[in-house]
Amino acid sequence: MESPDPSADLWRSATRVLDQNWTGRYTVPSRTLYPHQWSWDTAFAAIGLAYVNPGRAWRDLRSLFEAQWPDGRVPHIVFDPDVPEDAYFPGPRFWRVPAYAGRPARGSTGLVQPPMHALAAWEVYRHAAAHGADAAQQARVELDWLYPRLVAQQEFLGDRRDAGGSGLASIVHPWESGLDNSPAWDDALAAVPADMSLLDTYHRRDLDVSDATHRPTDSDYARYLGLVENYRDGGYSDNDLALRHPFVVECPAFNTVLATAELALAQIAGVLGHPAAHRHRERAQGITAAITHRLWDPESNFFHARDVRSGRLSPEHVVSGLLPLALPDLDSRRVDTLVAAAKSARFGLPAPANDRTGPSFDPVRYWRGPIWINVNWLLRRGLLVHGRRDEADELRRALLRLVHRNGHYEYFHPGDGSGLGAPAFSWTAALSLDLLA
Ligand code: 9YW
Repeated sequence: MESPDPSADLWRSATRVLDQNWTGRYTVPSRTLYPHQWSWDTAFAAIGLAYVNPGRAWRDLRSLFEAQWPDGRVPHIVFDPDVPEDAYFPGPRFWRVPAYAGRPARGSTGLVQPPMHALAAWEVYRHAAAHGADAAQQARVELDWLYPRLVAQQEFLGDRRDAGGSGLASIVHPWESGLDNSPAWDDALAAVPADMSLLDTYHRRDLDVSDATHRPTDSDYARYLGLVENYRDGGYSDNDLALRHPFVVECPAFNTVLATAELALAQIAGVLGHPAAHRHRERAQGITAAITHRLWDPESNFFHARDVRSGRLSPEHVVSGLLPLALPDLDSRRVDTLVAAAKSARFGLPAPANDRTGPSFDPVRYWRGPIWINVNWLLRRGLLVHGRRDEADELRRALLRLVHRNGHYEYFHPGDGSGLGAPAFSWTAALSLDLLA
């Protein structure tokens, strides 16, 4: 039987998931599947914690940024030294990150994820006053601590990772997109050798704790491991990436988040009385122009990932191509086209990760079909940014219905809405709080 007040119910269950996934220093994405700290998951968790426990939101962000590398990169996973090496693969030993001064006790990977953190910090700050004067004061202190670190993260991505020289950041691994096995990478990955013998050396721990039909295939995984080994063995250097590394790709969603981060930094700089606000806004405009120039295909009328090495755009229509909608400076013609695409038979709202009508669509395989709350949350932001209030509200209600009926799952079946993957997933819970608020 449905509870008399579904929102109160959902609020309580979401808060409970975040409580259960709190380790004392940071929130794990899922107790069963992901026992360490993940980069963009931390940002999404903070956006929800802003409503129920801002102190923990700041602690979470701080834990992550304490592991920032001196070159500015924020690792995609920061490992918990108390979790056994075999609890997650590839664990700390595989990554062999170089020793450097000031490195924290916790090991990390050398990859990154979409830089959601400036927006998260801004959201936590914005809601702090509702928790009283002490919370407002703490927010100011935390923002001050984070600001230079967030700027360093942007500089790493904007300078070291501009492998195509186009003003966009490239990813060097599908894991960096956060959309691991999205069909957007299929073309670029086809040029990466799949050394299947790597799978004899290592054990795929993900297959012990989740359904193999949902996960990336073994040949995907062999390529993933080979790519890490190549980047790692080059000392995680970003020099001459396009020449030395077999996977260098410009992703529309990653770069949209990069631009959004500049806009959040402009707000933060304003609050801190920092003169850089104007510069952040200019950078956001520059990234928006580069996304439009480099990643829009006038024939398909859609944004696609660009393989920097071959120069080719991926032919796939995937959800990351809808996310530039979150760019406030996107021109109205493209806005209209993207909104129409989101509502078309290819997607429909809430949007699945992949084109429902395309041959690569697979309703259960991770980023090749299921519905994910975080990308839909970004899509809703885009609708709001462009004043599409009705569609935004419809999407908000549909997402809340999905989670309320099925639970705080990691992802959802795009046909019947059933929950898939890990059941008590932090970003689903955290973003439900934001959608309810
Ligand atoms: C992995 C933790 C991460 C997310 C990624 C998602 C998945 C698998 O889980 O990655 O082993 O890292 O694709 O976006 O951050 O929730």
